[in-house]
Amino acid sequence: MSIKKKTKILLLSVLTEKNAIITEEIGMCSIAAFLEQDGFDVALVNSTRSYLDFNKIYKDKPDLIGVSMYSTTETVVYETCKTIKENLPDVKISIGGYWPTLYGKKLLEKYSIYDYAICGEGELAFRDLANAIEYNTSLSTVGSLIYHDKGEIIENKRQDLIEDLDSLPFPRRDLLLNNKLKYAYISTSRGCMASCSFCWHQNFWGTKANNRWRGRSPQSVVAEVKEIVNKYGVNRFWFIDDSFEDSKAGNTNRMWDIAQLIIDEGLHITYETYFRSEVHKRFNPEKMKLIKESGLVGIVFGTESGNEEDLKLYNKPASVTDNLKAIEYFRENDIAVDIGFINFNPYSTFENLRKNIDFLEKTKFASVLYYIVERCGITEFSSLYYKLKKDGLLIEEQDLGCYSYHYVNEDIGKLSKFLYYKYHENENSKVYFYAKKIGSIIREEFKIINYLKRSFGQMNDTITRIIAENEERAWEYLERVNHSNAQCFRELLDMTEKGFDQVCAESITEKYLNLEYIKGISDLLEKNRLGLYMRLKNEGVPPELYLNIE
Ligand code: B12
Ligand code: SF4
Repeated sequence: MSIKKKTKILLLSVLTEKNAIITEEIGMCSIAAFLEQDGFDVALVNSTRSYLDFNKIYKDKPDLIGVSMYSTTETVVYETCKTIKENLPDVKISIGGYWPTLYGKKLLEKYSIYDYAICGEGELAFRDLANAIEYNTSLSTVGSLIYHDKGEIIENKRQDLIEDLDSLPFPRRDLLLNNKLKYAYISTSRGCMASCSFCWHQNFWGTKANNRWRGRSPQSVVAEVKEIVNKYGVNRFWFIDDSFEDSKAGNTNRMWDIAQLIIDEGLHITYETYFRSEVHKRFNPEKMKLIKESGLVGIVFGTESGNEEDLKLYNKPASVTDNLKAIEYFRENDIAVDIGFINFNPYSTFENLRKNIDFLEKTKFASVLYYIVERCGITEFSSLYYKLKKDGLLIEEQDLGCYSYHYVNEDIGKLSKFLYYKYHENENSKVYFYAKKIGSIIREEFKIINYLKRSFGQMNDTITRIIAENEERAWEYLERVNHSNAQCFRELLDMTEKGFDQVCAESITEKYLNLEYIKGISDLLEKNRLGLYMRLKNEGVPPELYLNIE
């Protein structure tokens, strides 16, 4: 550890009331650890604005505040920082994270209370900024910094990437307030090898080259897992990488080595991660056994579509067959599967939407209404944004980072809007409340079942049977709503093809999405889950072993 420096730093993460879940801002925890290593005194606060202890901040008098900002938190971060700056006029404030990376200059122009914005990876850049303040040196050499200078806003060139991610200290999770984690997030790599046309990650990294995948070594990843298990007693993990499996950049065995090391270290953990569908090609029975034994219980595939044309539009390397195979293969092996899905895009055709609903029904994901409603979010800097602009489909209006657009087929556009508003803006409608509830129960249900199977399935035959019966019933309820949602969408498509009619659309959705039916399914799923817990309890499985897994 180097000499203590005098610049006091506060890292602040302001959550919106809607997102007021205790989360691990591991990016911020990583910056905190890095700055401490460099001799700085760092505090980290994560809170909603209403719960934020402003007086403590005024008493602590930080010299430099680093605030993380998302598209959704632009306003709440501004309001919070404004209050702080009114009380601590000399404090310097730097924004960072996704939103300032894309719009740093605009944000500095719009809100004069911010002194700096930092783009991309924060560790090196924020350390250099803190040192420039500490030693009163020029800001012109601080990479990735945007700042005010003589009435102008200057954008420095990007900081070099951290090539050796193992060199970073583990994130200081212990600095987070109320850090009672059920899950721990771990970042095992940065960057992504894919380039989906709707994704803006390339801009986060500055250039396509910078978006290249950099992975930590299996030893470093598993050492962090071990530290979390020992320090926090947490044994459930999310590897939150864009591409956990993507090791083409170097170590092609990384995924298997991580799994093997988890087993060798005797760590009894479960984990979930994001995979791309093509990954199924790299598996065989031996590898599947290994990955299951290491604790993989759930994955999210970015399948995005059920038809080849849209997959091509999204620049996805996987085919529909890959998507189907991957879902089937992992489910067969008791790994719960969730997906990313974009049903509508500006170029949607009736034929492709029919293929999408067939895909969703076949994979049982039509049971999650959200996937049927989902439309492509167009963000600036993504390649789809430029295509839409060229095709004259873009509407220059932004809402939380996404642009509005015209659809090539206007009737499809009307149907998409109709469904979107019904689902998302109809907050008072109980039907959609229960439809959303079914979606989240289903997403969680099979993860829980797999977790129970792994943890208690081998205890005795009765427990194995109880879990199997529960699983069968969950699929049965899911199948009902899967089919009715798919039928509802098909009828809507048939009607829309003749010319979208609002009254007909209302009557079709009312027929399938009526309160009694949807609430009934939601209640059945909930009852099924509670029934399982009761039966496990009666068999002597202590509730504390499974009640904290949701
Ligand atoms: C895990 C995760 C979550 C978790 C935890 C979030 C959290 N607080 O960390 C949960 C599920 C709670 C979540 C929620 C949301 N998320 Co999220 N999430 C992620 C995910 C998958 C990983 C984030 C991560 O930990 N990365 C690893 C760490 C090391 O990197 P990092 O967080 O980016 O931090 C680095 C830099 O960004 C930078 N940095 C970050 N903050 C700051 C601050 C300063 C001062 C500085 C200098 C630098 C800096 O330095 C860090 C270290 O290098 C990313 C996708 C991704 N691959 O990054 C999406 C992502 C960050 N989420 C996103 C979104 C939209 C959200 C939500 C708004 C979703 C919603 N509608 O509710 C909420 C907002 C949460 C909130 N705080 O209010 C977007 C953000 C883009 C945007 N619009 O601004 C992303 C990029 C996904 C996407 N679709 O593009 N999310
Ligand atoms: S795989 Fe995910 S992070 Fe990578 S380009 Fe596609 S959407 Fe973006």
